[in-house]
Amino acid sequence: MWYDSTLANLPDLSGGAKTPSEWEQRRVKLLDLICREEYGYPAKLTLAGVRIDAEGIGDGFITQSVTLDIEAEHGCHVVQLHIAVPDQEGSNPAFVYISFEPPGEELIKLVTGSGFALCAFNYKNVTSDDGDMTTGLSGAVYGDKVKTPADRPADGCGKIMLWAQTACLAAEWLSGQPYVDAARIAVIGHSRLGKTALVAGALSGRFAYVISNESGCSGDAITRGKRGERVADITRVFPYWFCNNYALYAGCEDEMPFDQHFLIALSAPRKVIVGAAEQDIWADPVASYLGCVAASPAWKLYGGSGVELLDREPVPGDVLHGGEIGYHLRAGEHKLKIEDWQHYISYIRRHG
Ligand code: GTR
Repeated sequence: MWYDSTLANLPDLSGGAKTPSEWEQRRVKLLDLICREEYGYPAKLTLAGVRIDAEGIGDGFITQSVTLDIEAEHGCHVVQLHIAVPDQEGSNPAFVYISFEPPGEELIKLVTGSGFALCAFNYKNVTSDDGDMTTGLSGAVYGDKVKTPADRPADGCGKIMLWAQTACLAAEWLSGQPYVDAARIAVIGHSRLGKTALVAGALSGRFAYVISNESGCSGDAITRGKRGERVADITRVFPYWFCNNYALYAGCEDEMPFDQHFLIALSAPRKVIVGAAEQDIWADPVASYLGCVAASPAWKLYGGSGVELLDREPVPGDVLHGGEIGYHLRAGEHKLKIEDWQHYISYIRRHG
C-alpha cells in the first residue's frame, strides 16, 4: 500500500501486546512516555468547588454559566464554563468544547437542535497562550519560582496539558448532571486545541469520543516525513505548549521513541474522530490520515478495525466514518467550520 514505507519507519505501537489486557499494560507505558517527552506530566489538580452563576433561556435551549474552582499546589484558579442544553426532558450526549472564543448562536443552535449539550470554555481563561508561566492555572501550578518555560523541570507540564486537564475536570463535573448522558461525552478542539483534545482523551476515559480538528504537528499528524510544520518550528515558536524535553527532538524527529499514532491510540477502544482541510498544508492532512492508520492496530486488539483504509491518499470529499476512528477531508482552509461539526455530529449519531 502507498503508506507502507511510512508505517515501517514508525516506533512500534503494540510492543507485542496481543490482548486488550496486554494492551492496557502497554498503554500505561506509552502514556508515561508521551508525558515525559512531549506534553509534560499532568499537574496535581482537584476540583475544589463548582457554582452555577446564571441560567438563561434561548431559542430551543437553556443556558448555564458555571464556575469551576481548580486547586493546584500553589493556589486556586477559576474557570468559566458556558453551557447550552436542549430545552427538553432527559439526558443528552454532550460536547466539551475547548474553544478560542465563545460559541456563536449558529453553533449553539446546531448542537442543541441535534440533541446534544454543549459545554465550552475559553482556553485563555485557563492560562494565557504565551510564555508567561506566572498567571492563571500555570501560576497556581508552578508558583513564584517558574516565570518562563525554561524555568520548568524538563518534564514539567506545558500549557496543552493544563488545557487538557481542565477539559477532563469539566467532563467529570458534567457527567453528574441530569441533562448529560455520561456514557456519551465528547471532547473537541481545533488546531492547538485539537492537540489538546487528544491529550484529554489520553488522560481521561470519561470521553467516549475524542475529536481532533486539524491538529496537525504534535497532534494527529505523523511527524516522520510530515510536510509543513515540524518539531523545530513548533518548539521554537510555542515552547510553552510542551515540556522542555520535546525541543530536544527538533531536527532529529527520526530519533523520537514515539510518534503521534501513540497519542491517538491512547484513546482506544473509544472513538476518535479526525477532521482535515485540503489547504491546511501546515498541518498536513495526509500525515493526519497516516496517524489514524498507524494507530488502528490498538483498536484491532479489541476486535475493531480503526480507520477505513484507502488505496490512495485521501482527497477532499472523503468521509471515512465506518470505523472506530473517523476521518474526513474537506476542501478549504484551516478552521473549525459548521460543516466539520456536522460531520462530528453525524459520526456520533451513527455510532450511538
Ligand atoms: C499554528 C501552529 C499550529 C496550530 C495553529 C493553531 O501557528 O503552528 O501547530 O496549532 O497555530 O492552533 O491555530
